[in-house]
Amino acid sequence: MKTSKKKFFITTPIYYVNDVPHIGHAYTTIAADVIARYKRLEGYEVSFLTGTDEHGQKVLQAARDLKIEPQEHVDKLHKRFKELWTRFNISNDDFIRTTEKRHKELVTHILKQLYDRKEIYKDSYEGWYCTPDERFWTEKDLVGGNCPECGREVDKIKEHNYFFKMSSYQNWLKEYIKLNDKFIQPTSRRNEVLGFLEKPLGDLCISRPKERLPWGIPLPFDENYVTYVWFDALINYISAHGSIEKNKTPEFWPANHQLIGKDILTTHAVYWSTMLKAIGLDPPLNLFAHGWWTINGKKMSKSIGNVVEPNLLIDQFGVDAIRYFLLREVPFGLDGDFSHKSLINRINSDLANNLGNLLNRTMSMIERYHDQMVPAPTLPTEDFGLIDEFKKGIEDVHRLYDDLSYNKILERIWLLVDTTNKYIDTNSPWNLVKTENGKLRLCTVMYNTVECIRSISILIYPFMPKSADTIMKQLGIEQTIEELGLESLKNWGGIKPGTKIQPGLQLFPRIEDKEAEKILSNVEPIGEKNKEQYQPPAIEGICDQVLIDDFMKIDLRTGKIIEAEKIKKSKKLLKLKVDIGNEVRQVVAGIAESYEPDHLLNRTIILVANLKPVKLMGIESQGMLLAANNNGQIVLAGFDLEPSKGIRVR
Ligand code: ME8
Repeated sequence: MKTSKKKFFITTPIYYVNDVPHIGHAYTTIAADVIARYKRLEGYEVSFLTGTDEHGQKVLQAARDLKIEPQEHVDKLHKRFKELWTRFNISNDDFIRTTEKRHKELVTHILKQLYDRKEIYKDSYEGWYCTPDERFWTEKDLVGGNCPECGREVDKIKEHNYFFKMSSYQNWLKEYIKLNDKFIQPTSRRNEVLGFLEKPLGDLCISRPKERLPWGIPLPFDENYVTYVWFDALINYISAHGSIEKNKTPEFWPANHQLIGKDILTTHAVYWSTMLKAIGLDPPLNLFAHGWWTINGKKMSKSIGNVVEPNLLIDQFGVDAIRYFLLREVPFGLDGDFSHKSLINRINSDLANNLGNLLNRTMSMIERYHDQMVPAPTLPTEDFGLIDEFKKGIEDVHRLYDDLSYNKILERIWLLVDTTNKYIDTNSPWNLVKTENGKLRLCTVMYNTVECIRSISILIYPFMPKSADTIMKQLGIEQTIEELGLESLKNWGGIKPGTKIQPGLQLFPRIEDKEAEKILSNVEPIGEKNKEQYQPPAIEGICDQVLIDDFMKIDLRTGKIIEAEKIKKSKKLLKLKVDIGNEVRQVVAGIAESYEPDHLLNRTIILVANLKPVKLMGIESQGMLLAANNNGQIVLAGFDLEPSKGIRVR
């Protein structure tokens, strides 16, 4: 008989396509990825959804500034998120965009149904409008006359609009939250929503006049309006799984977890829940509002220029170290402060010294004492205490997943790492190997140690999938963790004696003090001012094909460096003068860590000559040098024969 797997649905917010993806976005997405991976190991059929929010004023304005159609703009920009998720090893099953047909169709269908059922009505409205946030506020909401959310100026607007009868669901929602204590987590956020619902709830304005904002999903019952961006965006959580036909619940609904940041708690807990109720669907089983990352105590903001660019962090520290750090450092519901210093500390203490060291010493002992073969334990084993500790640890981890206690899960796994390190120290294999009796015991000790590491690597897999797979490979296990699943944690002895280990590179190298100092003195977050200069490494299969005409739009020229000097207060940037035949260009290039200025003189390079000039550290840069980034080492592109200056390169 065919048994169908139990379904599990987890979502992230869909991110505004105009934003530069930063560690805040990565945080929610990695957190969702961990749960999705764990649930798959548990045997669930998982749907993990993320995506981009592509309508609204900001997108329209950005496209107008670039003199392109908004659709073309979002088609380009959404890829920044897709690319970053590929780099972060995110295992999302779907990526929804609100400009897709499947989404627009369902939004239209829902609007029509609600309008026909008189859940939506037209009224005149007078209120204060915050254009950047695209939200109306009442007089009493304003703080010092400004938007209570972003602090910017608001405009008084009077217009006709359409409203969803949100207020009629206020009592139902209050009761629902009170009866379902896991619906909104953490408890502090649940109380916040209950507090909010103590005040009268208004109806929700769900339209914007087309003449003011043409970029949105048209209302099916009035062509002069488009849908308010939040009413549109929230529906992504159900449009991903097809349309609602004849009151059929969409596949995978209700979602098991919807992860959001605390900034969008009201829109989800109040707008989304009441919308679902009106549509005839249950609320999600759990809405978890996590905390906020700040940078050295300050809010991350493009205007301050302190946005931490995740691509740079990956280049520097590797994917798994960042995945680990973000979820280990701060309890999921609380705010946290990001600093390179604490990241380096975590890498050195937890990853290099603890787990990395455990793996390295075990590998070298198996190499030395057992000729690279996992030995057979001598039975009966006298190490039931160790086996019990692992059993208990695995149960604890499982339980902690229910409350999304990521930091505690990792803490618990690291207790098992400590247990294993202590087990080795107490048994001192280096002494056991000296006597014949000791050698018998040594087989059991080394077998159990390998088995501990096998369990640990399955447990860390949802957090650090690549590292976990590498550990399994080093242990000589051919099956993947995905194939093995959590089942293989149930019984001690999953690794076969006689398995040949495959020692490899050190998994988590220590960041030595000198290197740490260099990194810390050189932290230059990517802000609005210089983000355009940062090029994330190309990812195979991501870049679209371009036509030769498009390629030819880039004017590449040969040029000779005639002056080169360091830029004060910058470790990375050099100021160059480049002669391209009929003119000399000033170029600010991020190559100071790989090239001494003197060594660059008279060197022929390739310049992107028609790049729009930008200012870096206050100095205008009139072009960009072509170069490869070889794991942080910059290598300039050049020629094997010397061409003249100013020649076009194709
Ligand atoms: O709000 N710390 O999109 P958005 C932690 N499109 N998490 C952060 C963060 C930070 N400093 N900054 C952002 C939107 N986030 C809407 C959502 S959903 C139907 C529509 C994360 O691009 C966090 O998950 O502003 C937050 O809720 C989300 O990014 C907001 O992303």
